[in-house]
Amino acid sequence: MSDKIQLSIVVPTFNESENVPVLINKLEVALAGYSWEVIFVDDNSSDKTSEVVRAIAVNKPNIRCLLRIGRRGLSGACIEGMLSSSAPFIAVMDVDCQHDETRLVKMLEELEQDKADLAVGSRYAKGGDTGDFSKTRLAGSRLSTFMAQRLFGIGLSDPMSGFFMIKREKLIPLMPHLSSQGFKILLDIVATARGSLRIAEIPFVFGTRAHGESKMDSLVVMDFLGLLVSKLTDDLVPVRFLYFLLVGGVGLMVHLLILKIELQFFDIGFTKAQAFAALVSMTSNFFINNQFTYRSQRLKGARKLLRGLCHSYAAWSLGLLVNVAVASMIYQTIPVWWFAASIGAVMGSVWNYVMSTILIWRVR
Ligand SMILES: Nc1nc2c(ncn2[C@@H]2O[C@H](COP(=O)(O)OP(=O)(O)O)[C@@H](O)[C@H]2O)c(=O)[nH]1
Ligand SMILES: [Mg+2]
Repeated sequence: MSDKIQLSIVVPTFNESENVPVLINKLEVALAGYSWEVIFVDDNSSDKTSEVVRAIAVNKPNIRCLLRIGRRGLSGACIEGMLSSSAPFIAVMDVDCQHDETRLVKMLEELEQDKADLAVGSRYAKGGDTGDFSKTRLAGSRLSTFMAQRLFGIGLSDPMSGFFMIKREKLIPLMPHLSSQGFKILLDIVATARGSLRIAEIPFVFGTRAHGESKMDSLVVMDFLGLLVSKLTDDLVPVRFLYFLLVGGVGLMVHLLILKIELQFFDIGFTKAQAFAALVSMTSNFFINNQFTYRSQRLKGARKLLRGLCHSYAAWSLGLLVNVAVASMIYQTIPVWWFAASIGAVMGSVWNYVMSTILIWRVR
C-alpha cells in the first residue's frame, strides 16, 4: 500500500450522527489494503454529526470532516467535498448504508485500469435493484430517469444515482458549470460533460437506511425540473429564478383576482385597487416562497415568520411603488385593467426577486 491517497470518498451528511461510525467500519473492511480517505461534509447538523466525525478523526488521519456553516444542500455539499480532495479518484455516497460500499472496489478498478472516466452505481442496470422503495418513490424515480435520458440523450440506466466515482482530472473542468442547488449532482455532471465521459455502470442493490430519516421530500421533483431547464438553456436561467417565476405566476393570478373583485365591487379607483391587490399577492408570495423556493432556509415559528414578512414588505416596498406607478401610467393611456396591472406586477417582481435573494432569504 502506498502512502499516497488513491481515493477520496465524499459523504454528505445532515443529522446522521448514528450512521457515521457504522459507515466508517464498513469502509475499513471493504477497502482494506487500499489507500483512501473519507470526507464527511456536514451542514452544521443539530445532532452534532461533525463532532462524532471529529472524535473518530483525531485517531485516524484518513477520516476528515468538512463543516459548512450557514449553507444547506446536497449538491453543494458534494461539490465542496470533491473540491477539497487531492486524490486522483473521487467517490460520492450516502452515509446511511443504502449504497453498497463493497462496490467501491469494482468502481476503482474500472477507473484505475482506465476502462472508464466515471463509474456509476446503478439500481436499474442488470443485477441492480431499488430494494424496498415505496411505489410512489419508484414511479417518481423511473419517470425522472426516463425524462433525463430523453432530454439529454443520456444512455445511463440510473442518472439519478447518488453513488458514483469519477477521475478528478475529468471532474475539475466541469466544476464551474455545476449547480449547487438540488439533489442531482450526478445528472448535472453527466449533462454538463455532454458525452465526453466514458461511463461504466456498476449494478448495486439499494439498501435500507440504517438510522435516521430520509432528507428527500416531494419537492425534489421541482429541483429536478429546475435542473433540466437550467441545463437545457445552457445555465441561462438559474434554477431559483425559475421557482420565482412559477411562484410569481401564482402571485399574478391572486393579484388579478383581488383587483377584479375590487374594481367590480368597490369604488376606490384603479391606483388604490392596484396597490392593495399587490400587497395581498406579496403576502401570499412570501408564504409560498418560504414553503417552496427557499425551503432549505425556511423561516419557522410565528416570530421569525412575522419578522421575515416585515422585512419582505420593507424590501419590496420600492418594487410596490414601481408596480403601482407603472400600472397607473399604462392604465391612463390604455385603460385595460388586467394589462396595466400585469405589466406593473412584472416590473415590480424583477426588483423583488433581486431584493429577496439579497435580503430576506440570504443563506445564513
Ligand atoms: N451536507 C448535506 N447533506 C445532505 C443534505 N441533504 C441530504 N444530505 C445527505 O445526503 C445523503 C442522501 O440523503 P438521503 O436523505 O439519504 O436521501 P435518499 O437516500 O434519497 O433518501 C445522506 O447522506 C444525507 O445525510 C444537505 O442539505 N446537506
Ligand atoms: Mg439515502
